[in-house]
Amino acid sequence: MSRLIQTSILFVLLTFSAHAEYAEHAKISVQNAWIRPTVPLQKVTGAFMTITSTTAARLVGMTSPVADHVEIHEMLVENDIMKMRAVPSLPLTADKSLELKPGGYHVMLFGLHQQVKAGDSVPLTLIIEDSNKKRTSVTVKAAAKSATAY
Ligand SMILES: [Cu+2]
Repeated sequence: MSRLIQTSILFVLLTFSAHAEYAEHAKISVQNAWIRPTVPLQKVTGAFMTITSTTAARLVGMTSPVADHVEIHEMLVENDIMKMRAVPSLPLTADKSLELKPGGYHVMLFGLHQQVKAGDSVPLTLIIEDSNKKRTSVTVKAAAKSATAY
């Protein structure tokens, strides 16, 4: 085998392994995670954030130690009335930010175990599924503050 062919094969192998490594590890970054403070006995609240993944992936769920369950919601207009509804997952396009914000996609926490007070830091765990159906989780701290203060 000539030296040139050997070098080419080595290069292809290296490229392939580097690509496989990249595909397996979607890097997720979350910015500006915040949650609406609640009044005593309020059991539901909303949370918002901007999510960016280095590879195509899906946000397939969330959990939080302060709530019984967490849903991802979308807003839609039905008979001229603005409604919201749970979605099973949201797509993350590679290197394109997904913004969860008031009036758009958002996170809802149900069955709150405690009051969320302004200044609290609430853990939220995002469950991300990559294109190979491999799941990873990312935990962020959502700062409790009102939308008007944002
Ligand atoms: Cu909602």
